[in-house]
Amino acid sequence: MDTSEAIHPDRVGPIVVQEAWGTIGRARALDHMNGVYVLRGERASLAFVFLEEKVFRMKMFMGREVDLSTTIAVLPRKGEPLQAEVEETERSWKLSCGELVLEIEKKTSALSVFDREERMIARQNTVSWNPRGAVHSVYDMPGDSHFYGLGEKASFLDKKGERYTMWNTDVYAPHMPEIEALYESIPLLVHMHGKCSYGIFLDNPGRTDFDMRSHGISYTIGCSTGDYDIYFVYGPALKEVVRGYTGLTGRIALPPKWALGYHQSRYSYMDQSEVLHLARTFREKEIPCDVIYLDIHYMDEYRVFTFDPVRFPDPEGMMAELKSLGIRIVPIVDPGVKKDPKYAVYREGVEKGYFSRKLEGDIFFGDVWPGTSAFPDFTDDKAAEWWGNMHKYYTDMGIPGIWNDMNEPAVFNNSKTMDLDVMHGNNGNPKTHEELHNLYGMLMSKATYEGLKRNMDGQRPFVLTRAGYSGIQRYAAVWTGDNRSFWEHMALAMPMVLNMGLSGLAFSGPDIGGFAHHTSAELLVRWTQMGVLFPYCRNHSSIGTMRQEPWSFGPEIESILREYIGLRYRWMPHLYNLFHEAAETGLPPMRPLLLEYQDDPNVTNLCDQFLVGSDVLAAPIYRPNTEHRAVYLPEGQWIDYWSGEILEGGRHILAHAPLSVMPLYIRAGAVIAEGSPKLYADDRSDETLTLRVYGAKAEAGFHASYSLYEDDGASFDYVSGVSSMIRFELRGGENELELSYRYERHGYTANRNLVRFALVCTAFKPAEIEGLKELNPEEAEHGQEGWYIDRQTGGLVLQIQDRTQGATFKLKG
Ligand code: MIG
Repeated sequence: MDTSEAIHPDRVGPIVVQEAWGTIGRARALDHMNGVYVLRGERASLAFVFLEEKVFRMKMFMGREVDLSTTIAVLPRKGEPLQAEVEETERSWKLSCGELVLEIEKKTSALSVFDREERMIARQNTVSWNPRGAVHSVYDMPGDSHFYGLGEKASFLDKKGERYTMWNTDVYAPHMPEIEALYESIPLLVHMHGKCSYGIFLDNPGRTDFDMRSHGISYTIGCSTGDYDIYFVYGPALKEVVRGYTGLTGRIALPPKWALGYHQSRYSYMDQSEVLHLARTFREKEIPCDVIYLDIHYMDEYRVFTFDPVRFPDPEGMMAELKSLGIRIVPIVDPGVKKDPKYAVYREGVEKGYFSRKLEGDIFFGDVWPGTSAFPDFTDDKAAEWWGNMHKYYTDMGIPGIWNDMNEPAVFNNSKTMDLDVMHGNNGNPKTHEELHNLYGMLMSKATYEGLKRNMDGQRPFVLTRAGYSGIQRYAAVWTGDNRSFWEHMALAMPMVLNMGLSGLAFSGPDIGGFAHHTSAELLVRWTQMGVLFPYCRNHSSIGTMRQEPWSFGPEIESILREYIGLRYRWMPHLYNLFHEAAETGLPPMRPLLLEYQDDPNVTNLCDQFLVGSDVLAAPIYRPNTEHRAVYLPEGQWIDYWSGEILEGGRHILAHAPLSVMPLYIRAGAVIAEGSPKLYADDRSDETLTLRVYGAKAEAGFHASYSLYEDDGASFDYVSGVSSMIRFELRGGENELELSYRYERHGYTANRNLVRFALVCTAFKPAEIEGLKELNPEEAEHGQEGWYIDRQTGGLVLQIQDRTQGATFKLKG
């Protein structure tokens, strides 16, 4: 006997039904209410809100009313939206506002965006949707198009010809171009064509996709559920797009200085004595280091907010010694909470209803390190606050930073994540995990950051995360997950982190040396040379792989690594300055050349070299047994950092780079602020400053300048004005130079007596400096005021008492 199951639809085989995609159809009317312009189409409407001169929002909706609430990615806005000028013609409506003119064709509802000179910036041909709620939009893709942004993706800088999905995914392997989704989802596409660029941010934390491959002269943007909610950010300069996008979604919180140091990690430093031995070794060997990470083995059977009593019998004692060495601990915290009725965190989470649940009320359980685990529902403020407050456990021990891993969330099951039908509380507006998936990791890091902050008595916390969504930069630095000790992955880190920088994630970096697989002496050297100039700088490796602490390959390798890590610390004032800029403007410390030289066709896809700020150009060696490489120097003059040679730009050169050398160039006329050598970044015992000027010219028209931001690098006092801004200028005249510096703001008093101005790689030799005497080496050594020729660099140094009122000097040839 058969039951009805015999004719189960799945047994019959696929029945092809043509999916009907709906479109907006004809535009029937344009309404305007309270700064919201609504285009009423035949089958759907588009709401437009003009947020800034160059930024508007566009949301598709059905029915009468549009819901203009936003996800947490978008910062709450102050002030009213801008008013547009509306003009109706027979065939279209035109909305003009700020720098933009939007034209909507009545016949098709197609949208064209123009600048005020009537040059087309972008064109959205159609927006359509299927009956299951997926949305798909089609945009023009002119022949000279290039694409950037999209957060953490593999392959080259320019994403033309690629297709990507945004769905936070734990990808242990492989990281390669065909992988469309990794840990982070930043649904921001930056499109450049000709001299024009703009960004499109699709604020939808469900699954979204961007296809610059499959549709000939168009690219498409889609989502599988949720809203088609777009923010359009006009350039035309890429820097403006980055500024605009980070204006919407926020910029990095100014990190504590120690977070900019060199960090050492491994899965795992297994016990307390290993951690202390590691810390002592850094100090004995005089290799700078600020942080040691504790991976999952520090916990008591992987229970978060615990220490294993056998491996770490005395965490307080360990912390005390580390503190005396200037080393901080950042422990890992995963979202999975072990199902164990005797474990207080689990019990409380269950009792208070803080874990993610199905609609029917059952807690969602998934398998991770601790075995069966429950996952906090960070979409509910109460649960998030509870989670944040629990970090008091760490802050009480003096732990100022937390490493969030597995927060996609990763689960060991077929879907690799939480069940899609989990119903998140979402502060009274319940939504499925399918709709909110990409927010989970960010909300965890937000809860963590805020919890740490509440318990740190005015000190700045640090959070590192693997997963995130747009806006994550406000709470956490991002590392790029489980790469491998492959040369290919070293090379891949450049375009990946460069695009992350263009996507608001200014504080990012890969595992230096590679996480999985086995590093080699040569790979570790080359990767460290590169990595010390990335925003986030951590050496991390997996269990069972070759050790990759800086001394793992003998003294010769160790000394190269010491020198490069030391360079990061010497440049710390400059680096910190760049982080301050990132916090203020969104511009990342690590930049593709494209960002500074947008009109140079040689750099549209250049991603095996990069800039630190605008003036330092690094060209790492990223292949084995290689001592030469081509380097592109953009227009202007560049100075070889190692030899001091002045090179004409606007051409390719062949650099020679034996193992101890990473090709490095400084823009002629640039200034870099250097500090005194340090073993940890927030060692404030000596804040002597050296402003190094490269390639000054004693001729009319020469002008070098630099503004240096300073504060205590540790607390939030800068928010109430405890910071300084030092302005430095060097002007050329005929056979003379005038040097001046002054405090534009003096709210922070640094621990120093002297400032030095060092002129390097310059032909100028002064005969006299008005008001300053020439020092002999001994006087210079003893910190007297005056000038001298540095014996090492051959450069001129002015050494003066730091004075609030500043000073001006005339250098005569
Ligand atoms: O893959 O905690 O990306 O950095 O060492 C296993 C163990 C889970 C993944 C992270 C990696 C970390 C590891 N974790």
